[in-house]
Amino acid sequence: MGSALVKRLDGKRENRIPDMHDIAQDARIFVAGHGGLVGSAILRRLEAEGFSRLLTATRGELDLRDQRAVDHWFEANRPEIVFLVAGTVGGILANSTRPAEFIYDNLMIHATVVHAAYRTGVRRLLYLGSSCIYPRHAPQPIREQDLLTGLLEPTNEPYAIAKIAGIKLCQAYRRQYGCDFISAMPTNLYGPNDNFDLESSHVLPALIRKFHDAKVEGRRSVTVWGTGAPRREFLHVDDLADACLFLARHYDEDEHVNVGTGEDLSIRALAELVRDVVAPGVALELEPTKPDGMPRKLLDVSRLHALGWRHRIGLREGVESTYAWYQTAGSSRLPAATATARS
Ligand code: GFB
Repeated sequence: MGSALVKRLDGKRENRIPDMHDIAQDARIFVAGHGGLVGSAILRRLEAEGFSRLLTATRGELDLRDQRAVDHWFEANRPEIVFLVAGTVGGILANSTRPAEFIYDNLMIHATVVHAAYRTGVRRLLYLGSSCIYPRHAPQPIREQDLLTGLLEPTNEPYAIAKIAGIKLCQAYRRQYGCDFISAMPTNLYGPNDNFDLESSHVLPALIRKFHDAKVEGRRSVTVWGTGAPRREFLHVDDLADACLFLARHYDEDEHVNVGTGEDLSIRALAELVRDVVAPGVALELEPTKPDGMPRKLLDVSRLHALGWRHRIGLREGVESTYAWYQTAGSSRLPAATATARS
């Protein structure tokens, strides 16, 4: 692919790969799951780029698990582009204690939306999975072709099975019906609009909240689940939104694409970083009775790099801006976030 000089929103010019699939400014674009961490970031990004016909539906307006309701909504609204980023999501504890919701909700949502998109002739659909689709003992960093080469991590197997089914749905509809449906597999995400509820959240927002509460309440230590040894990779959700738009414009193949930074750190190191940003001086206390989950989960992002995309937001910078968001907007949203539900 050749590159071209493009003017960015901030006025600077950069070399950018020309769009393979131009998305018209007035295309009808449906963000399924716009209320969650990922969907809200994609919506912000589409609004910033000036797309004028963005479609959303709240959970009250449309139950994405209901095929008839989804079919009806697609027929009435006729989206041309779909970002399928809705789902029931949560951290290691929520995955372990609510496995039925995690498998049922996600299997249903993926199937109804993909099927309705096919029936109504959606031009492009981007489906978002998760890095937990890969085997527990996959070689690190994990390549796309490591999918289905070994047993899954037990703490999130039901969710992972649903997420794998989503990839296979997109591939099957592409092969049988020629649908232009693609899949992206992001690493662990964080950012504004995350869930900060301690029972159901992922580790990064949980640590921000724990250190913030310790600072406000004058406590001297914070508990960190597990041994602190597992390693994770973290991507800011604004970078993910950028990658989703990039893939929607430039990628048109059957195989899913990993989306990450290519860098990881231990949970202990993450806790120290969050502590230094939020509440310097507060001590960490490990709680080894809580599960560690997958020992390491680092994505091989060479395919995405080869396509021409790289992340921009460093982890420390991202934690700082997410904490700033939490202090202004996040803590007031806690009761709503407690419901976890769909992203
Ligand atoms: O982010 P997390 O819940 O999910 O946990 P996974 C990551 C690691 O952080 C685990 C540890 O080793 C946790 O034990 N941890 C330490 C904590 N303190 C805390 C805490 O206060 N809260 C939480 N939540 N963790 C999820 C999957 O796995 O990753 C999902 O369950 C999904 O299916 C998601 O794939 C991206 O990275 O272990």
